Amino acid sequence: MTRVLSGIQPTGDIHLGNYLGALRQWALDQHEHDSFYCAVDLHAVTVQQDPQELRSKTLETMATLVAVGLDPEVCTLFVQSHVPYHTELSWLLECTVSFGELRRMTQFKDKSTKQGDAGQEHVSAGLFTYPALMAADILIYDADRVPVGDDQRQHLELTRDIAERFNSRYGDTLVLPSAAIPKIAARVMDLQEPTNKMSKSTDSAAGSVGIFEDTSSIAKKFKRAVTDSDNEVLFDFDAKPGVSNLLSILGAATDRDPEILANDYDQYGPLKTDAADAVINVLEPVQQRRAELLSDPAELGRIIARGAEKASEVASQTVHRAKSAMGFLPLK
Ligand code: ATP
Ligand code: LTN
Repeated sequence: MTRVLSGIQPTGDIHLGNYLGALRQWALDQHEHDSFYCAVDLHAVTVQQDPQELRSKTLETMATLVAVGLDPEVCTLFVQSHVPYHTELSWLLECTVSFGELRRMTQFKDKSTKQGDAGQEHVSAGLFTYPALMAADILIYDADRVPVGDDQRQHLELTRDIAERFNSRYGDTLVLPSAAIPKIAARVMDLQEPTNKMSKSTDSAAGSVGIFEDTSSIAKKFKRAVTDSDNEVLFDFDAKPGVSNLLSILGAATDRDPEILANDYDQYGPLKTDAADAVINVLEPVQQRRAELLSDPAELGRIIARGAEKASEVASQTVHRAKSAMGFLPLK
């Protein structure tokens, strides 16, 4: 059976891009594949986090995974730092990947330049080596398939390169994974700045739609979404980023092709209203489920503990295999 793994950072508020680009795919995948999904808290601390906030966001993220429809009886849901083998494998992979490869990662370049003029000089070393930890997250579960949004494509390619290099140096040890990127809404854009991706770590409150936002606020954000002045509805991200973003959100939320949907509209107003309604329709049941879960912390605690146990069983075996292939002396 195909093995699946993916992760989400327990930072900021989970937005529509995360949902349409990743989480929804995870919920579909769980029934067909042996699936592992985690809150990647070790990745979150590559930028400074408030400890109290990290704890509560991690718990909320786990509740969200269940709320989007991931069934802890069907797949393994866990918190990354509960499985210490990830960091152990990560070191082995840091010694496999090159400095040049890490330096070329666009996420590192974007996030380090966002920190101002001092840029790369002051960002954490962890932000730089992050892709090795991400590779460890994937390779430690022998994952064949990794459902992610388009922004993670480059990290997935690097993960394959790392696995290939490891295998050619030390013998066939690690499984080569592939990215599974959705056809529609793989890159949901900011509603106010439709040439930037919707992101947890930007300050664009009006451009980002939180999946737990109240429905009137969601409707308002769609109404104010930036389009352009000529009122022609066309699916073309280069010429019409704002309108194309709305079409692709509507398409993803209603399972329809955005290019065909474009023919149904000759004005922006109705497109905005329909996109908002479709999104609210998809999110309402998710919002209800999460509220129920957060009111039962004991149940959530049990789900998290069971996930850590199941994930550790698989992860420990891969680390032993990798260490033995590299020539580490076994402890008798
Ligand atoms: P940040 O922008 O702060 O790095 P993020 O919003 O990208 O955070 P992550 O936790 O890093 O959130 O991503 C979780 C998943 O959501 C990943 O698979 C990622 O590819 C996907 N994703 C994130 N943003 C978008 C987006 N705008 N459109 C589609 N998928 C997205
Ligand atoms: N790098 C990803 C989060 C992430 C991940 C993973 C995704 C960490 N480990 C393993 C898939 C598989 C991000 O920033 N979205």
